[in-house]
Amino acid sequence: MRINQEVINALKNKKPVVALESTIISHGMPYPKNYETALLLEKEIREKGAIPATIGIVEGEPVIGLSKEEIYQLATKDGVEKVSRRDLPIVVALKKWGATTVSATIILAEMAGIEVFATGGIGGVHRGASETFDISRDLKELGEHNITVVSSGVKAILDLPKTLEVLETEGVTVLSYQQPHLADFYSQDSGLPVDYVASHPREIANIIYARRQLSLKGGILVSNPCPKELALPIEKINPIIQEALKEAERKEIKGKAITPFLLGKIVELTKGESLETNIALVKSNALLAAEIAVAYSEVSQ
Ligand code: PSU
Ligand code: MN
Repeated sequence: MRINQEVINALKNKKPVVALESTIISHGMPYPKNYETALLLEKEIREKGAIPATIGIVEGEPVIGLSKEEIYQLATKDGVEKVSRRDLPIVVALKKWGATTVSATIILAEMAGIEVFATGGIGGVHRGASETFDISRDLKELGEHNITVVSSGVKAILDLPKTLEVLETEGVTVLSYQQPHLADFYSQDSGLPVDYVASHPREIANIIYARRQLSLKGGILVSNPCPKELALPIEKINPIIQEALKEAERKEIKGKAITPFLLGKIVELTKGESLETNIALVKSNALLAAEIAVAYSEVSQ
């Protein structure tokens, strides 16, 4: 594993660091928006006083803190694998390029000692999971590692109530930032209650600290609603999600291909609107993650 020097120094000096994943770059957004967004997130995190560490796999080597050139490769290259826990050893052994999902990013972030991580929306229990058994590995890894993931709730293509049930089974603490309900990815509010509503990053930092003091293995999900200006109303986005799901069924798209297919289809059906929403929410999550990381580095000194 390679950790870039700036991240090593920050971790050594207990300075705030925010991890970012790379599946969103290689499989979650089209070029050039994927590349621009990846760089923008790093810039915003720095402006908040934290160090960004985008995580991915370069020719078989897990990298914590990818260079701009490596991010460009992940944004443009054909054949970049989408990497979850089960794929990690294959990509490493075959010296391939890999984009890490939330699940693999959590594993690598914890190995490096990074405790705060921002993404768009975590994976979860797919609609129809009682037939397909499709439940994202993201939930298990959240349950098993010392990590706080800032996300606009759970991707709206999923079954949110079932996902919350699995998070509860996994022992994940689910916090909502400044609104009473879990966020609904493109839309702001799912109407589903969470474990606690936090009104300030420092409050979240205190909860992370308490979880560590208790030596409770496992993570925290911070649900941050999409910024109002770019949120898409549920009534508008739900029929589009239904249409994308139907097409996926018709084309028999399954397994790791389903999430990238659905996100891409929704961008197409909304004529790019959902992509702008996705960028706005991931940016907002990166900012909040930086604020939490800064507050946590103060609380845990
Ligand atoms: N958030 C986004 N876009 C994405 C993802 C998150 O805004 O593409 C990615 C994350 O890497 C997450 C993955 O882990 O989608 C979920 O994939 P799956 O459903 O196959 O577990
Ligand atoms: Mn899956």
